[in-house]
Amino acid sequence: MANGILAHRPSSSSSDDGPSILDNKAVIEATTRLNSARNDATSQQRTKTEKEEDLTKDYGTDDIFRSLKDKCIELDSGEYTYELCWLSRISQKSKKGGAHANNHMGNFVRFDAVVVDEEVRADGTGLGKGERVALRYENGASCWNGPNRSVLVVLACAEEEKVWKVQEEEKCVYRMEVGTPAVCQAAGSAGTEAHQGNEVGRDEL
Ligand code: MAN
Repeated sequence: MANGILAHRPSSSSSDDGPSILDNKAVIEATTRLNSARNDATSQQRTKTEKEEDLTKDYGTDDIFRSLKDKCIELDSGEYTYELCWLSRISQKSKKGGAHANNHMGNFVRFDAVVVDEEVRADGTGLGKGERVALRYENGASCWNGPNRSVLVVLACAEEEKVWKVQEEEKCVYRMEVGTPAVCQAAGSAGTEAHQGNEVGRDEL
């Protein structure tokens, strides 16, 4: 009992009769293991719930954007570097640092579709004409004398994932043009070539 191998006998009389069964080393260790297994089970349950909830979310046609989630791409544009994290968040990082070293431009809220009518540049970048898949990012950092920053990301089919252009259309309201294979139509359907038919309607999302 003194070495913690045998349990102390539970006292039958008063509580002052010496150590109780709970002081036994094996009991203490088993209790520790039980608590740790309970914590583990709670955390696994939480993970399971999160994954189940995630399965109900919209990830576009064939869940294609699921593979891009949280991956980020950047564009170096003059004073700022813009970072787009797919279905997550967008940042505007000032090369000068200071108060605007890292402006939060918005969190992903939903898919949308927008009609565009633009030229495709000589290097093959650009949105072209027709309906395009768009991603809305909202509730970014508040803007002095303006709205919370927000971004409309308009996508066009391209071989390479790339932010082509960022414009501030109104104060703190931005529009990003981005090329990605994620909106190219499947082989066999009309227009698999970039810019020659990457119109993807909302119904197909
Ligand atoms: C920063 C940037 C700009 C924005 C101004 C608004 O400089 O986010 O894009 O226009 O803040 O004050």
